[in-house]
Amino acid sequence: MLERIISIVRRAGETILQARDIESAAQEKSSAADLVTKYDLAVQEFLRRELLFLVPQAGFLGEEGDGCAPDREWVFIVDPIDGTTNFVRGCHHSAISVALARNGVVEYGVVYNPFANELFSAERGRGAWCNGAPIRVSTRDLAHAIFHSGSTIYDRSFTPRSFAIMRYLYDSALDFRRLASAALDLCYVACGRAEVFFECRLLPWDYAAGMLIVEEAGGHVTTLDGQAPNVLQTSGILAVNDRCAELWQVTKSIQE
Ligand code: 2AM
Ligand code: CA
Repeated sequence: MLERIISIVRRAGETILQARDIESAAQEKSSAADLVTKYDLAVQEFLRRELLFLVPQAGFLGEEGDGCAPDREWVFIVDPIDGTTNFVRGCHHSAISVALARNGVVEYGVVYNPFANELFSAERGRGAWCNGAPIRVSTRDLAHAIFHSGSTIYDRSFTPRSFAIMRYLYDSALDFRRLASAALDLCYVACGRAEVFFECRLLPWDYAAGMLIVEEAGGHVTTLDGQAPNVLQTSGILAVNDRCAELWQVTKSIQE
């Protein structure tokens, strides 16, 4: 099953690599921070068709609408392009994210950045890989940690909490990055390029696949209160390596 999903996702990536004149194809959704292009729509349509051909009984939850039957036993959770603003601006850091969940538990996850030719994948209980090679979270402690975060610009009510947590981490860790694709941020924690990622509000397709990839790489993913996320719901997300596993106590205590 994982190999079949990977094959579909790699084929979908060709549409992203062949995209031209992207900025003129962009439209605002809820705000200037929330964009969609004809390529997001084309990739999602391709994935919906191919993935539902693979598992016809599954539901489909995708960022660009067309959702159906998220109450089915099996559900695909799909972001056709995570990091759309990067994509529109020609910054080659965006990914296709596909998770397949069974009864609300992610069993397979694939995150693919076609520009870097990096495909992260995981299968529950079997491990996590980048281009087929096993990956693990790093063993660095917080003092040596790179943290990634999203600034939740699409909901400014989270700004005080976001920046209070960032300030804590800035003072405690080595340095930070803000790369604008939550799915890839999670994979970077999974393969040890970063130690911590948090964002105060993410949608299921932003984090479902990356969450399994982090967990199968030996890391931990919780809400900012240290609870197990409900992968079918909007949630704050904290991903850490094992050395930073207590960090949820800090993010929980910073409520602003
Ligand atoms: P996107 O590029 O697919 O829109 C950046 O902070 C991260 O937040 C990206 O993964 C981005 O995904 C996601 N994001 C963008 N708009 C969002 C919204 N309205 N709610 C939640 N996440 C969003
Ligand atoms: Ca998207």
